[in-house]
Amino acid sequence: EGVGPMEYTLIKMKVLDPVPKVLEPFEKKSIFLVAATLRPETMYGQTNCWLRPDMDYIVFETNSGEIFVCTYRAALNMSFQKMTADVGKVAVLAKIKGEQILGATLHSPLSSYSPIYALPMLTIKEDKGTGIVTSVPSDSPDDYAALRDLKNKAALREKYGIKDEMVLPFEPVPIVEVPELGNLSAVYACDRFKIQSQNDKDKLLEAKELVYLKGFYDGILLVGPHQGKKVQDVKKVIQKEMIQASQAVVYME
Ligand code: A2H
Repeated sequence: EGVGPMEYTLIKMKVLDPVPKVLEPFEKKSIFLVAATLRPETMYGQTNCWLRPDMDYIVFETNSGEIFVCTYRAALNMSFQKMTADVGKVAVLAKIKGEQILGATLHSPLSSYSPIYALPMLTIKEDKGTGIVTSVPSDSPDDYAALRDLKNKAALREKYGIKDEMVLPFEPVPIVEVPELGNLSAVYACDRFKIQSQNDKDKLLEAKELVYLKGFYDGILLVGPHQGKKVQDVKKVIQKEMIQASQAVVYME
């Protein structure tokens, strides 16, 4: 981790019908689960969104009248970034547990799949980002390992009330070509390091070291209007386009 603040892109994933019971009171407004990512140009490859079932999240309104769901900690950061009515203040509309919005139906910008679903990931950290993570299993070993766990383990899906159709049809999408690693670099790395599950911490660390640097510095985007360009050259451009289209906002912490 660096010493200065880190810039993330906040991806706005719109909650669609059927709206989870705990979010029904806010239905008249647009409701978004918001995920912090360092890789906005990978949003073409989203297959789902991750929440931690036992984690606390809050519901609050932004100064543009939208309803956001994320951790209180992230909401407070957003308030200091002038995203709420009062700087440094968050009016909490509801406190919820991740498990109460698991299985939520979502539309996420740039994804080739719509809708996508909110699924459980047990390794999400409380003190990073928004506590909500967008899943790109083609390019993130953590995401691929967690999606594969859900696909392979019917008991895990059952435990969290996740229906088969929220998981089984979703496959990693080739979106970035990485020299030597191919166009599904996270899948390649998880195979190479023989990763068994999302809890395989040490091996996942090795896989991430291999994939992230190479993916960012040597990767070529394969999809969308900027296809054929280097990932490092389009990251900012795509972030800007998403912000202009109200699909994303900058978030610092
Ligand atoms: B990234 P850093 Cl394709 N707990 O987004 C665990 N992981 C979290 C998190 C949390 N609370 N909040 C965000 N993240 C993930 C996409 C992606 C990401 C790709 C490739 C690399 C990558 C799709 N998931 O991150 O510790 C999010 O995953 C490389 C590190 O602040 C976020 O960006 O460096 C990244 O970790 C932020 O991690």
